[in-house]
Amino acid sequence: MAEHESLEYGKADFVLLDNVSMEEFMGNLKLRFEKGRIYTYIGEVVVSVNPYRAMNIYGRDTVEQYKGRELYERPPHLFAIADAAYKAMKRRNKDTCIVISGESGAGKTEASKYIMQYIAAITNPNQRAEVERVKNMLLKSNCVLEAFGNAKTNRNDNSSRFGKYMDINFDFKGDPIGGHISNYLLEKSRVIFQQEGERSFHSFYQVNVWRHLSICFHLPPTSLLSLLQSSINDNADFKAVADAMKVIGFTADEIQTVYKILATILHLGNLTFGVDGDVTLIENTKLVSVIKDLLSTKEENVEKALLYRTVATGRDVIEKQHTTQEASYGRDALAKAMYERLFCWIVGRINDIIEVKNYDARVHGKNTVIGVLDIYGFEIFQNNSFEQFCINYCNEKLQQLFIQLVLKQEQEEYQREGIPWKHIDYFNNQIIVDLVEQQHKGIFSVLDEACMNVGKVTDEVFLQGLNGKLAKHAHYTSRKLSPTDKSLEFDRDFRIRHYAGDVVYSVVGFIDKNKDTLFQDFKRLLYNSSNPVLKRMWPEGKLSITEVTKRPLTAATLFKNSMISLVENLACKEPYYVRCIKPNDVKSPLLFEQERCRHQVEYLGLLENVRVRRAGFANRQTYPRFLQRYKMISEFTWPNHDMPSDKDAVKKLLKGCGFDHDVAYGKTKVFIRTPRTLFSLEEQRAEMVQRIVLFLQKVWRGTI
Ligand code: AD9
Ligand code: MG
Repeated sequence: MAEHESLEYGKADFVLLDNVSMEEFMGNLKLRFEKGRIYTYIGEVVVSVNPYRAMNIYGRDTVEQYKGRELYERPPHLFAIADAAYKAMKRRNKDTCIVISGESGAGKTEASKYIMQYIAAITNPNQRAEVERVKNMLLKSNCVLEAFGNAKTNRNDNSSRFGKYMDINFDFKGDPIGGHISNYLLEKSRVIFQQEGERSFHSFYQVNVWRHLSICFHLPPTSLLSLLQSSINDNADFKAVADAMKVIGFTADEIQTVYKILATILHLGNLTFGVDGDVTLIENTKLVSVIKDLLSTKEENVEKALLYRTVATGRDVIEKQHTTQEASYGRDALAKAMYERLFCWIVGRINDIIEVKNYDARVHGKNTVIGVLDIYGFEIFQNNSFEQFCINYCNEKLQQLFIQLVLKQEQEEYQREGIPWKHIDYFNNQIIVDLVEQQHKGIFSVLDEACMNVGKVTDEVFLQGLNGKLAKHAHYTSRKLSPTDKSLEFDRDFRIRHYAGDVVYSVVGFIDKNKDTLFQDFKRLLYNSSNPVLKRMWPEGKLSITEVTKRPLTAATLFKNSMISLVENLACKEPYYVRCIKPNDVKSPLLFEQERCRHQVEYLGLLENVRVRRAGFANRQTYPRFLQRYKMISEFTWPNHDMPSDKDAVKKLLKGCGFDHDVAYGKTKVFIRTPRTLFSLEEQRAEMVQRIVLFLQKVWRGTI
């Protein structure tokens, strides 16, 4: 394998290490990183280390080197894994997915973009216009989603603040014909608050937007906008984003509405409330006038929605005045909700446009899918809140899927098939997944229960609920339960021992963020806008207060449900993995922080992955299927065999080819240890098929 890579660059596949120890693993990873080899395999898993510099390895020439090649023919690369997923999809009609994981700043989003670029580059050799259009839209959608969904954090200047799963659909020729994006929990709290050194979403800063917004929509300089901590300094031009939106098919009205929503949010941030006697009022009324223009509504409607709340008491509907505190709460909720809705609407519009149309499976055969998952990575901040809790739970789910698919299933299959096997131990994080999501006892359930209570439920009450239910859990601690633990604040913090490390969460804001209340008055305000684009974003504003009966699902429940369905969706596809590692915290291309990397290798379970892989087999097929594909390469099996069973026939075939030493015979399947054997079988098959075709042609022509 990989003879083209000399040992100077270390081992291209960790499976080839002399000893599978942490020391050797780290030695190899470091050596390769320092030599500019950022990718290394564990079998078919790509381990990637963020180079933090531009690498000249993604161009057209590199694409050509990987196109149609087998994994082991070329140095490890994302392109090889993309090609493997593509081949599996095309040759075997399989739905596949590429799951990219790793902590914040490890390089997931960049990897997902290179993978999509590669797929775009190798498809549509005939340059069909419709396919080109689809490809272009798929690529352009990234640019738009990043502008609205990414932000600078203390971990990553371009951090994804939403989860993204993109399906690309292919026709029977293997060309992209459409796609679908699922987005997960946007961190909308960022709109109104950013931690020290962080920023709001890129969209607010992009220079051209800024020019446009400030001139048309009366925005003051950024230093006077309380929602934006830093000034406008993005060189990235929003023109690229606006162009991308145009190419995708957003109308001019739609793009204009997007700008107006951004401006409204910024103005809302500057809006303050005061009191006059017992009347709550808006202090800067000029802003209300600007906002009403932006929202195409009446001034009094804006004012009323901000200052009053319609409540139903029995049959009566009354208007209850907000206190200044309630009014500020409502204003912030409105700003957050408008941004989140805008984001979901953008995703929805992209989906409308890129969804597969005019494809008749009865005529063209099944349309197959490659899914690419790029989701926020594991996060430990100075101050961790509900958002980090959800993000880290999501990473637990993905780690569990990896365990299920790569470690557990693999071992179980060997046992089931009666292949001699020494069990390999690994940490199974199911216990942490349960801690979060289990019915009745899990943290989400306790949180939902607290939110259901009528009356004023505080975050502290929620924490008490957790302490009561989870006192004995090995992965949960709070100060109440461990009084000597001074790293936790008494009625504020709890700690989870995650698979990737310990995280202390502050319960402050959990209840509120989970309830995620937006007063119906705001929904009605936006629905009643005379701007049709805005109106369409808020269909539920149609309902009056007496018609709103159902309690909406909480943020935690929605997120949990979306994670469960994501995992189900991934689990029924053939998975390919990219495991990203962040080499240092200072974005340096030179620094390989040994301890930091070792920790990631450990929690990603990479060493266990190598062990399972090394002891395992690259390929397995049932006996009948194996024969169906390879029977022509042996005189014992072609055209039919006369052995007592297919298993015997496969044995005879493989012995005849000299591969007996590299395979194991299970109860129903043959297991092939190295990919080389498989390639060799494929080559022989291709040669025989060629010969048979030639022979048949001669027969038809009557020359035999
Ligand atoms: V987060 O969970 O969304 O906060 P990611 O997505 O894992 O995170 P991202 O892909 O955004 O990280 O990478 C962070 C930065 O590392 C990028 O902005 C690049 O500056 C840098 N990076 C990552 N991968 C590469 C690469 N293959 N080549 C060059 C890279 N630079
Ligand atoms: Mg990202």
